[in-house]
Amino acid sequence: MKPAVLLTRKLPSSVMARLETACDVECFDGGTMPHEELVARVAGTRALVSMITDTVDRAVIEAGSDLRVIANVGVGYNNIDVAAARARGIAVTNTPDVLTDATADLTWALILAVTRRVGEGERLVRRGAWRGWAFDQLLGMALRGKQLGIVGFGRIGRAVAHRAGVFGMSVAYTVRASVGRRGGPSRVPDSEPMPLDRLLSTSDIVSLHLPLTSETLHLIDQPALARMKRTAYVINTSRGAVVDEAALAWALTNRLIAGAALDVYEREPLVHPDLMTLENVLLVPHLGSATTETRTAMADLAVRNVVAVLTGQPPLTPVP
Ligand code: 8YV
Repeated sequence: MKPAVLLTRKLPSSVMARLETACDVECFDGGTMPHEELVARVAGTRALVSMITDTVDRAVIEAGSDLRVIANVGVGYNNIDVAAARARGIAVTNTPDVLTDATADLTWALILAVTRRVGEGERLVRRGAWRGWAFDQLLGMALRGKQLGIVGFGRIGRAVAHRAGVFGMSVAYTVRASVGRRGGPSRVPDSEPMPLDRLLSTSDIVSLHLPLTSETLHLIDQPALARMKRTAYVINTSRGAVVDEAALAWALTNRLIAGAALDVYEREPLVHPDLMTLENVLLVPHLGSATTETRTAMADLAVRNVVAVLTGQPPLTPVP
């Protein structure tokens, strides 16, 4: 008998086919799986393929007493109680690397769009309010010669930094001691490590690339925003709760900073109501890894993790 695997969402058909050769696949097919249904359906399964939208908490883990592996489709895994899984000997895996370029590219799409006021311009045209070219219309900020501050210099932060030279920007970055010891960051040209406070007060763009943990929750709060230049922008493609959304709305309303671009939110799909009314914030719906190629690679890696664990091999990409 093949081992049972529960998927909380359908994956691309090529990836499903690979999984179906090795496993008995059960798949929820109605958007986000309600938590109580996840708890009920995980019982008796050997593997769970989950997404950011699934809260894999103690209740799920206890109900899944036969689970050998939880394979999250995503590099972030703050939706999973990793300690509870580990305590029961369940492997937890994520999908690093395969989404690095897609997320770095989207970060640059947001940087360019918000500094050049693309969202505002698009809204102006669509509501029929554009009266023609004007010399001083929707002037933005040039990037050349400016400083990009990267908070969190892991894979994605470094990939964002590597693209900065093309736009003539220098890079400042914060770094955890463990990353610094591996020596990766110094390979980015024209870049300088900085304490967070100095990075915030000197950067023209502050881009966030941190996992959500108890230490990074609301890292960008009122005092952090007040430290930034009045001409600076915040970009967030990491996790919504790294930014205190109410504080961000306050800073944008009071013009303490020039603007912000967000891909992620504290309570997705909800967005702080004040942000919805502001012109100087660009809002997109969690698109960081949203290319066909990247989502297929993420699904494929998650499935390869499942097959590895269920065939007695070590997981390919266990969470750290
Ligand atoms: C994914 C993400 O789309 O990888 C991550 O951590 O936030 C996104 O790229 C999401 O996790 C899907 O579960």
